[in-house]
Amino acid sequence: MNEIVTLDEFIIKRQKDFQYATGELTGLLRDIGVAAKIINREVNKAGLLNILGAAKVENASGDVVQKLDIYANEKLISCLQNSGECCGIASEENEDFIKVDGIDGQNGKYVVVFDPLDGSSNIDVNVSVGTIFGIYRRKSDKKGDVQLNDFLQKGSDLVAAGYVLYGTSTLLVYSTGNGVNGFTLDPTIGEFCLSHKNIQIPKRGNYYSVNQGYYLKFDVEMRRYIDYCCDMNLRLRYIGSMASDIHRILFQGGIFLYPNTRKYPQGKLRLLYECNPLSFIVEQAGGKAMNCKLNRILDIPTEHLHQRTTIAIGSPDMVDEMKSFVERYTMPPISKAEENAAI
Ligand code: P6P
Repeated sequence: MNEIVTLDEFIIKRQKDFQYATGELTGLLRDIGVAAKIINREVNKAGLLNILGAAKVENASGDVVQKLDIYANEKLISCLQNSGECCGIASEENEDFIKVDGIDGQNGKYVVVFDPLDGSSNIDVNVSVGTIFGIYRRKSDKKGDVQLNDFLQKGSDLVAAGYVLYGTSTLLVYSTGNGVNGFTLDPTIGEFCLSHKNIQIPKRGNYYSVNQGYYLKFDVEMRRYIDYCCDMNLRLRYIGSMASDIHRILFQGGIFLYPNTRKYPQGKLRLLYECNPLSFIVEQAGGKAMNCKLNRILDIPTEHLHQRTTIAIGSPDMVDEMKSFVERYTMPPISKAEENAAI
């Protein structure tokens, strides 16, 4: 029988692999694991929330039942506020970043960014959702308060990133820059146990993942690539929860696209707490991630907390193919003279 390795044991064992070999990051990852277990408990009761919520029933811990993404946000924030390793938080649910006071006068060395419950609209129809997180070392003087610039770092500066998938089972997948490992929650012991060691993304797969409903709103080069995916008889799979769609691609291969549309000219997905952490994971697993102008996601400067980006992410050979379509079919900008002549 294989030995059970819990998330805590694995993090501590692998601590020596991490260039900042200190206990702080270990503690932070464990705190995120605790928050994930608490969120999982409520997500699993989502079907009841409509009943409980309508009745304004209090749950076991005395909290008034509320929307799950707000609940998840509050649980992650409180777990991190008590960790002592985190000096600041940026969340999809909060307009501004949150300063976290030090414990015993010691400020934490890290800032944490997260989407607490990505794809939360799926909850009402019992479809999987996810928590996405990223961890940076603070850049500002650790004696002072956390600054906005501590968050406005490139994805290539991440020291750790991961996601939790609340699906048919609850899975936590993370990397500290030395490969990607997955842990499945065993509810009988309340522990995340190592279940997917050193995850490697297939070089290509039979799936492409895009909201085909926007096809006519995509630029021509994206439409040509999507036509190619159809010609190659790839199967379309799109859950509407980025963590879920990327998780499938991580294991089965494929490509996920969210190009620019008229409604989202810069792309819909957020760079800081959706695209960077998932691109960090996919690259660590041997995949690629770029925006639709062919810039590596992890190299894109982060200019504000809720900055959006386009993205093409997944199996390396498929991202390269997408790149060749963009290079071949992107329309050159029309010069003013040509524009005037066309009138
Ligand atoms: P659309 C969820 O709201 C999300 O941020 C991602 O998780 C998901 O991939 C995307 O938006 C879905 O967007 O426009 O296809 O509904």
